[in-house]
Amino acid sequence: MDKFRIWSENEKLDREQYRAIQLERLKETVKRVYENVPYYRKKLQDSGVEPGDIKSLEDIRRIPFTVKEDFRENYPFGLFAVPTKQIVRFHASSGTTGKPTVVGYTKNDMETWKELIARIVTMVGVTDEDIAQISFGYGLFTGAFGLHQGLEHIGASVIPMSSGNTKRQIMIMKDFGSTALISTPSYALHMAEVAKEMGIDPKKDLKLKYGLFGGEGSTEAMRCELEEAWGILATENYGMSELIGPGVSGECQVLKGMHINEDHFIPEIIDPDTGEVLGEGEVGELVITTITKEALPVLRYRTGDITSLNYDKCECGRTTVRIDKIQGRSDDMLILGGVNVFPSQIEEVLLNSEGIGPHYQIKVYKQGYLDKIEVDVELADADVLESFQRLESLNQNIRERLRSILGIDAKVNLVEPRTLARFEGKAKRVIDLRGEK
Ligand code: DLL
Repeated sequence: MDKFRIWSENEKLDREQYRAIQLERLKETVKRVYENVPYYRKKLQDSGVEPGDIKSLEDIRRIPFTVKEDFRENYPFGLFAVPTKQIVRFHASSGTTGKPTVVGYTKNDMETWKELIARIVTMVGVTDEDIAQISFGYGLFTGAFGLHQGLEHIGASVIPMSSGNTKRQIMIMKDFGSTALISTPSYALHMAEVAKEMGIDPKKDLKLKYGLFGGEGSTEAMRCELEEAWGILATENYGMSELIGPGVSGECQVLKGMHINEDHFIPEIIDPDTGEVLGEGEVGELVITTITKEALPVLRYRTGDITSLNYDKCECGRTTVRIDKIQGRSDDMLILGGVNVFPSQIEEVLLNSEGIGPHYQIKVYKQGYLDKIEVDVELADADVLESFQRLESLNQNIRERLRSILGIDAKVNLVEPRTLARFEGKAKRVIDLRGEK
């Protein structure tokens, strides 16, 4: 059946087969970094671990975590396990402060990357019949080039649009008959809005069937908005520059989590405070070890992303473990007067409220010693602004739901449609002013 096409046999192995492959590749990876990356060798030695100590998969727990700071300390190439002569591609992710995180790929890494993307786009239903419009920014960001080579690999016709110039995006989408859109979810939302302004009905006038969104989180409510706006199957995929870029995991048509390419990555979930490894289904920080990368192998990388693992066999026939939607990053969690809340939880409440559109912004600040939160939300329909009563009741309703569902007391500002910022790449929806005096 066309619906559940699977690109690689390696996506449907038995658990024991995955464990055997993972152990063998883990041993090789530890040996290789020990021999080729002085920084890892020292870290391993400091923890009393020699490559020969890795005898079972569980021994991975003896290996110390790697964190973003390790990349900073080794900027730009200090964590590479090969000389730069063997690097055929660099990418980088822009950190919030200072220098970017630099990553490199050998020729074999490029082959691996292509193969992993081929798997995740096939899971969505994309084939060589499709016309794939890539609206991620081409450049140091891994998103565009990563998806590009995998989509070409399966034979899809790729349009390397890059991000921005939204009206032109829509024109090309219409004229070329794009069937798959690849972008951040926030940019896709904005593009749909611009299409409508141009007098184009995305559902009738375009041929789009699939959305492959990633690079940032999106809630189920956001998926509904995207499906509704475009008339597509909206899927998401998760990845990270340090680990390879996109290609770590992707969502199949069953839409119940993202399959991790387990013959290339070993996932663990840990308690972000204690580092203790948690069990299946428990929510914590995702930690990933790469087991096939040549240029930049990464041992037990703390992604900062909060999710859980699900080993149940999926209806699509894949046996790889799935991660649940990312709830947020451990460093994004807002602590408001003792209540912990992720921006994604606020998004879920807002987007499930009557009468408002999918655009919002969260501001957090201090008033005296108290944490205050203010949420600007766009109305779906400007007419509401004409009735004070309707406005008041909408406002009350959202405040009440934020209070009862999340336990937060937020000031809600309902604003006119099309007044909040739009994003062409990753959205910035939270402004935290608490560090500022
Ligand atoms: O965003 C890689 C990527 C590009 C993945 C395109 C998918 C599609 P970075 O720029 O290094 O790499 O950012 C990685 O983005 O730690 C998450 O916090 C966030 N992120 C990426 N995908 C998702 C997702 C790319 N599906 C960081 N859901 C990660 C939630 C995501 N967060």
